[in-house]
Amino acid sequence: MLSSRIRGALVAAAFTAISAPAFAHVSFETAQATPNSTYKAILRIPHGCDGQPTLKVRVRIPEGVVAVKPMPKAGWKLETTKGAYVRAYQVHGETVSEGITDIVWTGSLDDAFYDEFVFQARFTDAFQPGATVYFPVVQECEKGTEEWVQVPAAGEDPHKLAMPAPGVKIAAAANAAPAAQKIGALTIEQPWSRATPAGAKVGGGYVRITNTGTETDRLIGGSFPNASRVEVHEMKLENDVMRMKQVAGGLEIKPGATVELKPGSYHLMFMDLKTPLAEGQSVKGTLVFEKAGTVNVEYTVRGMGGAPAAAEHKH
Ligand SMILES: [Cu+2]
Repeated sequence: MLSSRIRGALVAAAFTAISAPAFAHVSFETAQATPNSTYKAILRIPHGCDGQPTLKVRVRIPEGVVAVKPMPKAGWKLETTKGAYVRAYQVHGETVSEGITDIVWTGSLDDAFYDEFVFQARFTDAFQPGATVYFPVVQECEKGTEEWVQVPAAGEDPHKLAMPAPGVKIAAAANAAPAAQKIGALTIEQPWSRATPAGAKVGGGYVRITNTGTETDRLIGGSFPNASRVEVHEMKLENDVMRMKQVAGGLEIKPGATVELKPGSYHLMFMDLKTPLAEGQSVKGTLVFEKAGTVNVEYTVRGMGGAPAAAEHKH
């Protein structure tokens, strides 16, 4: 007959056996992101420091990760440190050279409990697809710390590290330039648009169209999300002032000809734009041709840099 003391010891041993391998690492719920996109980081804290409750969670933001916005957390004090970046980055057509470098949540999380700490961030194009970006994290407890700051050396297995920093793997950009598209006798290449400032009512669309057929076709319009309509425009000198006008009857594309819609020339105008276009986005729309019909296109949104004067956009 087992004494209650031995039974107690067996139970304790069983608990040790269960809890010891459950020494889970600090990690992100979503461990993948694409460059030039907003990433929601959900940092998971699975335990305290050696039985002690966690009183602070510190996250270091690596260089190349910008536009950081931590989410306040009930019962926790939120603090951030700002600093200059090593270099400047382009975000939505604006130059960003400083921002949040550290986030600190102060509160209390028992060792027996689990919690999540959330922030938003943008991975710039400083990272190559396939790279892993590590965020050093330190848990501070009443006694001691847990420092999740180890980064694997080249070729080293990150699973072999005792205290690895949580990482996010960079996936290939979603907006890789699509190959030329064919519709009937037309070849459509490189549709692109340009980031617009907040409140802008119009956006521009650019694309190269080649007619490989024997009949003239005409670009007569299209569709674009968040725009009430799409017009085909041309630039014309009127009383010595360059103005843009809708192309009457559509833009002619003669057999064998290539027409390039570009800034300062023929372009598509996205009218009554309801939301701004952001650099790095891919936006799906359509082009409508008189003969070839409707074709789906995907515009890559480039930066505002070198945009012609705002006067161009007055109608
Ligand atoms: Cu226009």
